[in-house]
Amino acid sequence: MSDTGVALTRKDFESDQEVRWCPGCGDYGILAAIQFVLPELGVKPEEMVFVSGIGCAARLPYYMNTYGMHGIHGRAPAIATGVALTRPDLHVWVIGGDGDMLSIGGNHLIHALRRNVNLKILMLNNQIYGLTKGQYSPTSEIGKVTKSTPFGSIDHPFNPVSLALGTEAGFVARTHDMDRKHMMETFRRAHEHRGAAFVEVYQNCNVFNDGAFAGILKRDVRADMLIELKHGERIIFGTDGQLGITLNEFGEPSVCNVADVGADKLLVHDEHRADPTLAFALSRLADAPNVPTPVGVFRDVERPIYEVEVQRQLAAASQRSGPGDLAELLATGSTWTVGES
Ligand SMILES: Cc1ncc(C[n+]2csc(CCOP(=O)(O)OP(=O)(O)O)c2C)c(N)n1
Ligand code: SF4
Repeated sequence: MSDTGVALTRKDFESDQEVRWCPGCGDYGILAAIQFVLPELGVKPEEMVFVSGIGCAARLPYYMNTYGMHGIHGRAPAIATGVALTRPDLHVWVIGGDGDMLSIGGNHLIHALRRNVNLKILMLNNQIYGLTKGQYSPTSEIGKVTKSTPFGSIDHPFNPVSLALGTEAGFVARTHDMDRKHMMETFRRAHEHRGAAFVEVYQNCNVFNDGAFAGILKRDVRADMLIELKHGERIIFGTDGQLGITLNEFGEPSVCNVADVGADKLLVHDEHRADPTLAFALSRLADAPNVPTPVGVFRDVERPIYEVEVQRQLAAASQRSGPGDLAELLATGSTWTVGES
């Protein structure tokens, strides 16, 4: 709702900049999902900040009629942490690609999640460097032939959801650019979560890595290849609901035929489990290409929020020692004057 009481629409979140991604790029659909969902969330453009690093995905703040910062490569979570700490009244979203966030920016990403800074971090994963014209990225599969891996990549790729769960992030989800409704619902859930929220978005780079997710996202295979996680529900999928997830004898999630095990043996998804172990095990189901892959919210638990803890500590320190004076602090102790010789 605007100040005049008129409901906001997608248009209110669109900037006057011409959108410059390649025709057919998955980034268009992701931008649209963000611009469609924000009016539904009841936030105003002036209450939002989009922070990015460098890359095709990182151009997104240009296209938003909100505050925004296009920072340096990989540093968006660090810049966004500063914004979130100093302006906790704003909604801070971070946008980046898999290269930006997992290669040069990997360190910043994991610490923002570990600390639980109140950021909504969308990682647009196209398994390639798009902007710099098609070098392999930390999510490219083994054997990937690119300009920088002419004999095929020998690096083991990150599973971004597993990585985020490994930091014990409070909110971890996955969605994809072929389903606007699912993206909007996932972004809405991330926004509603208090604390760091990590969302991996499978995104097609139709120029340098076309069809990277076709094995699970093409319309004719989606029912059998996408596992939609829904809190409190048995994990069931397949064209006729014939497939499901059960825990095997080692307590590991595995794909089964419902007819073989019986519906009551299927795993019930619990995104609020305090221990991330089972969510991590579920995230491993996507560890090979062309295998059934979970999407949706893997984990949604409350943790102490970094900004709140910082403010609490500052208040306690001021109460004990009085209000601080930065100039006085800098002039305290061993100081010296650099004079002319
Ligand atoms: C310090 C630094 N190193 C390298 C680069 C070159 N560079 C720009 S974007 C990019 C990777 C982009 O890939 P990704 O983050 O996956 O985003 P995409 O373009 O695919 O959306 C690289 C390596 C840079 N801009 N700055
Ligand atoms: S290079 Fe790929 S990711 Fe970048 S705009 Fe073009 S299609 Fe999109």
